[in-house]
Amino acid sequence: MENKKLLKRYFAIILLIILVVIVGILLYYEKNYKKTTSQENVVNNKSSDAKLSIKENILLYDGMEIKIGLGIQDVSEMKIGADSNKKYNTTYYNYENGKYEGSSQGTFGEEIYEGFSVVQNVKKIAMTQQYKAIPREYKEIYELPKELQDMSDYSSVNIHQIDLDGDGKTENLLCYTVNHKKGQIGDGEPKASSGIILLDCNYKKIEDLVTLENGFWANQKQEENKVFLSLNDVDYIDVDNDAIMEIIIKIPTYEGTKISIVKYEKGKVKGEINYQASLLP
Ligand SMILES: [Ca+2]
Ligand SMILES: [Ca+2]
Repeated sequence: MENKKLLKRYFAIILLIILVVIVGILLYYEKNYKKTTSQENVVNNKSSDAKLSIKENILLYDGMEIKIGLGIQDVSEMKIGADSNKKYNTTYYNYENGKYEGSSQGTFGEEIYEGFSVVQNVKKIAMTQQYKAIPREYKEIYELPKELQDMSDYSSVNIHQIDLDGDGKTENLLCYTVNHKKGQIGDGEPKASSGIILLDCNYKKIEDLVTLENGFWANQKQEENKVFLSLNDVDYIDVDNDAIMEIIIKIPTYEGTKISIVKYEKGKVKGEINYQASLLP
């Protein structure tokens, strides 16, 4: 009886020792792991801009940095310099055609225009922060829905279907064009206009996003100067990591391009709506 008790006690003590050793090993590993990660962070910080926090995200459109905020902004090449070279020569996570395209090492600093450059070796949209920026993919609709039959006389109507805010209901992005050649219709004046509209799941208009009424570059009414808005210039991507996909629209101007970032949330559109694009100087 006494022996059994003693045995149990020994057994308990041995178990305790094993437990202490395991906990010790775990703590040792955790400490060392933290050490390596913080060392990596230091290395990363060194290789990018010193002022840049590891959590800060850089958003590129065609290799040019755009602000992560709602509204219209100009896009242009970045000035070459020691700081910007350090900042932009880093790893990017790439997106194009509504899909994640993997990571790449961006290169910046090769002059393209009087001391200005873009980041190369990246896709259409690139970010330095890694997360699921395309939580839902868009679908193209090829046939005009019966709810939109009154648009059947437009030159073209293209539709993308996507659940922007993730509430289970799909929104619709529609781009129409009116493209008449000289002498084709009415008074014979050529026509080039287009627009991008956000519709709800029942194809009811939520807002006009962008309209290009006079799509003739510099008001020169020839075929070769016609410019149209297009869904090829519209992307859906969550740029601020809140699981709501922003709409990014590339807008043509007389010189260069503008970008509009719009957010659809709880039935409302935030950012610029009813934007009238212009190709006049
Ligand atoms: Ca939705
Ligand atoms: Ca978002």
